Amino acid sequence: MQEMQIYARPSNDVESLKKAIVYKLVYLIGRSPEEASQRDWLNATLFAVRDLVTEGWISTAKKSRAKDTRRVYYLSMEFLIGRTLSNALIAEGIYDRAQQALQELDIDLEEVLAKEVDPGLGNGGLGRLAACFMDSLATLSIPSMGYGIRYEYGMFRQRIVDGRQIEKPDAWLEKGVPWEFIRPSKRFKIRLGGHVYFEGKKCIWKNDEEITALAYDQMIPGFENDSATTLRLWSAHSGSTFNLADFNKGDYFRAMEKRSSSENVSRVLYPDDSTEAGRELRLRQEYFLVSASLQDILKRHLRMHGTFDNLADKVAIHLNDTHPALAIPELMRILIDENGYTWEKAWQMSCHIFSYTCHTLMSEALETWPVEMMAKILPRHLQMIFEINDYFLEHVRSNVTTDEEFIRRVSLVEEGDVRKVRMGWLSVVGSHKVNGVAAIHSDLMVTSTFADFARIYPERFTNVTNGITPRRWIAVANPDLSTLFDKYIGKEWRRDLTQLELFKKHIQDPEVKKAIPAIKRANKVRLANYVKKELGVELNPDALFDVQVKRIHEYKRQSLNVLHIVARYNEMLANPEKDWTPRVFILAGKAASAYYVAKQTINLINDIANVINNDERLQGRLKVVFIPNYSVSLAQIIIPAADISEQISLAGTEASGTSNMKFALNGALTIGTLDGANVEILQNVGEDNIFIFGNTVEQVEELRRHGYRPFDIYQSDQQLRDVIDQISSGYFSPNDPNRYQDLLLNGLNYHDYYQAFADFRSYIETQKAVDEKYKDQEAWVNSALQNIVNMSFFSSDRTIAEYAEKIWKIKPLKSA
Ligand code: F58
Ligand code: PLP
Repeated sequence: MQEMQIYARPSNDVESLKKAIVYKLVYLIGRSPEEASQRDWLNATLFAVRDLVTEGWISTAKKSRAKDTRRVYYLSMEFLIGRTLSNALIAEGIYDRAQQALQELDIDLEEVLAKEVDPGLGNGGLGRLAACFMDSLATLSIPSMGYGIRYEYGMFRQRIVDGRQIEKPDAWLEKGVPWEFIRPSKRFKIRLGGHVYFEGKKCIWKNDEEITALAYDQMIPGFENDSATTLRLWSAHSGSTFNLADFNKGDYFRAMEKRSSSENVSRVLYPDDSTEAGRELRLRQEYFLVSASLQDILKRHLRMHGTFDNLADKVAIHLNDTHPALAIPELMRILIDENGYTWEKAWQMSCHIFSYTCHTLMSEALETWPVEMMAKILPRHLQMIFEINDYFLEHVRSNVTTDEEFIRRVSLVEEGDVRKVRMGWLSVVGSHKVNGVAAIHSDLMVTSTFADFARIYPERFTNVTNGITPRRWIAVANPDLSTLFDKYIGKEWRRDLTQLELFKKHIQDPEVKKAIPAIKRANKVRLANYVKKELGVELNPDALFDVQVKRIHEYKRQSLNVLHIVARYNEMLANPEKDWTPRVFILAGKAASAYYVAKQTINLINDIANVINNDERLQGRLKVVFIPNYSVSLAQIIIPAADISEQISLAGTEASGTSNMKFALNGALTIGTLDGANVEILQNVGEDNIFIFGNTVEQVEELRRHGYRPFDIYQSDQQLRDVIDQISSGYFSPNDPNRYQDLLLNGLNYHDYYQAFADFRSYIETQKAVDEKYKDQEAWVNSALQNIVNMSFFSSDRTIAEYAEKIWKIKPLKSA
């Protein structure tokens, strides 16, 4: 059939944009320009810009179907995508035009942009990485689709009341999401519970519960390539699936009640929280994502090919950590029970299809599920996992070792009082590739967490160092730096960050040397204005902005930062006449709601800020602020304003880190340990342009082996002792003097699991070197420039190109 163009593609010149926005305002939103609120203008603009992206999106899907190349499906329980409008304007190359169009309507684009909700469908690094990856998949035109959950409530909103964190629900859907498309026809039944029985050799799963998954699509536009990929998020609906028995009994309310409880499955994002581990609802969520996504993938495949025989040639499924690992037994179940494939054939296909990224090093963070719980919710999957385990252990016994201790360690089922399924082990066994997220992490992975598996499958493990998208983290977040790049090297760096190489020949240019600190200062003023408005605290933009923003976690060692701040405070008071480099310490991050130590840490930061910010003896040369409700949109304001990036986790604990990359690319100098991607940042920017301190992984392990004694360090370091005694005596919490006894005396002094005391001295000394360097502004600007121009390796485009080549075996659509 000849293709007919029966619609007019919208134009994107200023006049057309203006008309389109007003049209949407009147006919879609139902408001006249005179009575429209800022939110109405935002929504009208979103609708207008959405139209511009849509055709490229549809044609991308069409092209992908026509070429019929392999496609990757990225399964993730979290996507922390951030606001969509600014990003889409950049991707479409119409930011300035939209600004002008709105200006001619007497509307300020910046104000409108700030009205958009920032969907918090993720906890932190892992979820944000998934969002950067979607952006790169779209920009590189890789046939792909992301699958996640459309949580009704995302990450809680954090408020600080009397210095303490208060969690508030994040009802992000309340104001409407113009960017998404509901797909009423894309709905799948998710079966749960019940029992299994055999009819001859055929296994039948008789479930006793059913939920409907309904799809909502978001377009993820590629950068100026008239192409977009899809993020499909599943929402639980009771749909038309009532409990018929209850209905027939005339029990209308009971039937309705069950409807809403089945919708619970997509109600709320699980905040990274130890007490939440092992919760049944989480297991149900994970299966909900997996089942809906696999049904969708398989239906699409069948429509195109009529058979699953070539499934592994056409489909790659990536597991973002173990959270979607149930996809492995689910695919096996569908192939064997529902489509009659033999076990061996199904397993061979499955192993070709799946790949898995591990994002942690801490064995306690690896997911496990009680066998009993799984038996109740997913009886057939449990059985399938046992079968996989038998097959795998047989392979080990025949090809690797018969050592029973080894077999016990690698078994997919952990024996003990409570038998548990090890999801990390399942993911390794069921995938053809397993990767860590930074070089040091991937190395440690095969010598610690997965050492036994590296012996069984040495070729399976690899590294793909994380990356970040330069579109959001430079083009959107740092427009002035973008303009500077554009002036010297053109606009192509947005698509190809290695173009920063071209900027290298300009870094001695006096104009560039002047521009860099001027841009940084403007970004600091922008942040200072935000802080003034939100917290009422005045910040000096000429002070050194020292920033640590990330989830509050013991291993990330916000406490070490605090120890230094107090030590500095004391030293400043003791030597007020010294030429102190003015500093502003900026911290932000959420603590999991039941994570006591993390919450105490937030309280302590705020208590300290309160005392320091009101101490006039410091003459404004030291300030501390804790900015509430850290999120992607806040990161976009904070990160470009940083002079110093704090990346101070204990060596061997942070798998990679990604904020470290964002800071350095925006011209902050890192003070960091040899942990995660800091190691590779050091290699790229050079040792003169980064402040490395603290023990190495080997030294950390050595200390652990020989009995680490923090109390000895406390006793031998006078400055540390003063700081600890001061905090624990209630100096910063006079109304509640014992508030930090647990944190310090009972915690750090005697346990200090993350060895903050061991790195204290080296951290303090390195911070002095930071002060010295900042005094020499020329040297500082040179180093900032060296950071900027040497960070191109950390573009998520490079990361995704590596995944596509090494793991998924997929070529970009355009060159396919
Ligand atoms: C993070 N993991 C790593 N997990 O900690 C960080 O080093 C790395 O840069 C990043 O992944 C991306 O690779 C992480 O963010 C989570 O948020 C989990 C989500 C599910 C609950 C437990 C925490
Ligand atoms: N949370 C948010 C909102 C982020 O934007 C980022 C990264 O920029 C992270 C968490 C991850 O930070 P980090 O790598 O420091 O853990």
